[in-house]
Amino acid sequence: MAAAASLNLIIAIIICCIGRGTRAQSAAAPCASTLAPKNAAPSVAPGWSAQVVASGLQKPRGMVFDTRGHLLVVQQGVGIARVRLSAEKGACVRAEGEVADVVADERLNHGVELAADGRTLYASSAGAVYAWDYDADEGRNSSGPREVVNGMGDPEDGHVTRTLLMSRRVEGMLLVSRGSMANLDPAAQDISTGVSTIKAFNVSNVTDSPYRYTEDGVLLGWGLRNSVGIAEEPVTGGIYSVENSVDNFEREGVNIHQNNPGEEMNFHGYLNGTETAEQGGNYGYPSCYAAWDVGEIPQSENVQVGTQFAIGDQNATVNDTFCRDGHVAPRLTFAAHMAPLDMKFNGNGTAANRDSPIGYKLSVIPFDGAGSPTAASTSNTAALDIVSNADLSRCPDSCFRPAGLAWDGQGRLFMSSDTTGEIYVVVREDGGSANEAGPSSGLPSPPSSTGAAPSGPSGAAVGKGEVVDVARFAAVWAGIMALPLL
Ligand SMILES: *[C@@H]1O[C@H](CO)[C@@H](O)[C@H](O)[C@H]1NC(C)=O
Ligand SMILES: *[C@@H]1O[C@H](CO)[C@@H](O)[C@H](O)[C@H]1NC(C)=O
Ligand SMILES: *[C@@H]1O[C@H](CO)[C@@H](O)[C@H](O)[C@H]1NC(C)=O
Ligand SMILES: *[C@@H]1O[C@H](CO)[C@@H](O)[C@H](O)[C@H]1NC(C)=O
Ligand SMILES: *[C@@H]1O[C@H](CO)[C@@H](O)[C@H](O)[C@H]1NC(C)=O
Ligand SMILES: *[C@@H]1O[C@H](CO)[C@@H](O)[C@H](O)[C@H]1NC(C)=O
Ligand SMILES: CC(=O)N[C@H]1CO[C@H](CO)[C@@H](O)[C@@H]1O
Repeated sequence: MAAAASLNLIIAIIICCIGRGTRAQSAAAPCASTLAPKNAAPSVAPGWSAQVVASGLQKPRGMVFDTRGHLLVVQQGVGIARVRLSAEKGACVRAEGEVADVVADERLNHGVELAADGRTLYASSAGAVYAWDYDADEGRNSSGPREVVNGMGDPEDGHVTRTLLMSRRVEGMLLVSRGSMANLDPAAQDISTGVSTIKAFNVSNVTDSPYRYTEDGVLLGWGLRNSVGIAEEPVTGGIYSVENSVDNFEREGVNIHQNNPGEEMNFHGYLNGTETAEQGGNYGYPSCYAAWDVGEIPQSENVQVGTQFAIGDQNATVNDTFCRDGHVAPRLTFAAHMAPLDMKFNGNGTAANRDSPIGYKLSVIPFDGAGSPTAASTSNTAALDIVSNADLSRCPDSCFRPAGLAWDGQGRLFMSSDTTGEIYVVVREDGGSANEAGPSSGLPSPPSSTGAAPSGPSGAAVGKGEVVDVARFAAVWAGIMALPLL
């Protein structure tokens, strides 16, 4: 991989519910129109700007840009809306005109995707994935829904969002993530239930009969409690997910749920048929979990951040040896209960995002441009905050809550906040693309765009390469408390 590419890969993450107001408010940008945030203005890392683009939506969740540059947004329990955007540059972009309903279907709750050519729209309910022919010029579907995958569960099944991801590397492969039916769900121990799995389906050849979720498709992993964010690393095609781990964790008679287990970023191999050790493996749930605050774990010999360790009282079948030997460990681990909800790589493999409902924030995770995060798997400072709630004591009621992310063609990052009905845009104030490693990413300035990972459209404007204060971010993570959501 070109060395030039190795400096500017980042993952953006959204963390939903907690954070700490250590940073400055974003400076009000001189925009022609300003929408006041419903709650307090977000706290934004130096060098970045976050502005409200649209408000008054009904629980906006997953988002995707259509080929005309408008945002298709799932309003949970309502359907899919199209938000048209103004031509304003940078953070001054705003919703324009009426928010139009594309599909009214109250079963839709989170997942949305478009085929590579933008002409087939996919969305998910708890039980099925549907497809419509979509006309971006008109902003509407031109066919009724067809079921492409079904048998995914019921609306009463606990975790009911089914995140969708259409591969950009292997044509026609649609990834679907199904979470558990309860906090601790024994059904996840039985691979045939399809519970707590991520699967990929070739939807380019789907016929009148939809795929059955439990029986068909390629298994990318099981034992995944609720992996709401899934993303494809654009340089190598590697599939990553971010997993919301268990609440109320006990170990050897001690309740250590406050800071354990960690939330996980897992690797699932590739879709191109090349096998990896991870793909299709068991990632631990509901028996094994990733360590976060090692010091609080009883009997934690040989346990580091990210080590798989056993829940409950270790015994002759479920113990730390079993967890380490038979299960896929995460590539990165994050603070307990951050509840990551989305994860997006930038278009050129230089950024990905993940969002989570205990952190209530947007973070970035640097990648090396060759398919892997730069931080070691034992790191507890891998995620760097970009946008957070200034006063976490007011969460969840008076906070924005990130739920979905989408990049536009100009490298701007759009973030939905379901509880406040808002969509934000996040950009770098120096005009650089948000999908570049910016001043707060902790990375040196991205090099000029050569090699396998060229910069985004406005990415020629390179960050100043300030050195980030990593200790400050570590303090933010340490402050995260249990706040089980979703
Ligand atoms: C668009 O989708 C809706 C809901 O899924 C359906 O009722 C409607 O008939 C579709 N429109 C067309 C033109 O097929
Ligand atoms: C569709 O593709 C999948 C995976 O390549 C294959 O297993 C399946 O048999 C194909 N189905 C049809 C109807 O061609
Ligand atoms: C998906 O199905 C199509 C049509 O049958 C086929 O050409 C293609 O190779 C399949 N893709 C994969 C990844 O199996
Ligand atoms: C699949 O992708 C991986 C990573 O990009 C690559 O190393 C491998 O050669 C690819 N396999 C095929 C069959 O193209
Ligand atoms: C071992 O521990 C696991 C996890 O707590 C539990 O489900 C299982 O029943 C235990 N087995 C025995 C034999 O006690
Ligand atoms: C741990 O579990 C494994 C397999 O589940 C078993 O073989 C081993 O004996 C157990 N270790 C102890 C110390 O009980
Ligand atoms: C490899 C890749 O995706 N390159 C893209 C990087 O971003 C610019 C601007 O969006 C595109 O033009 C490149 O195709």
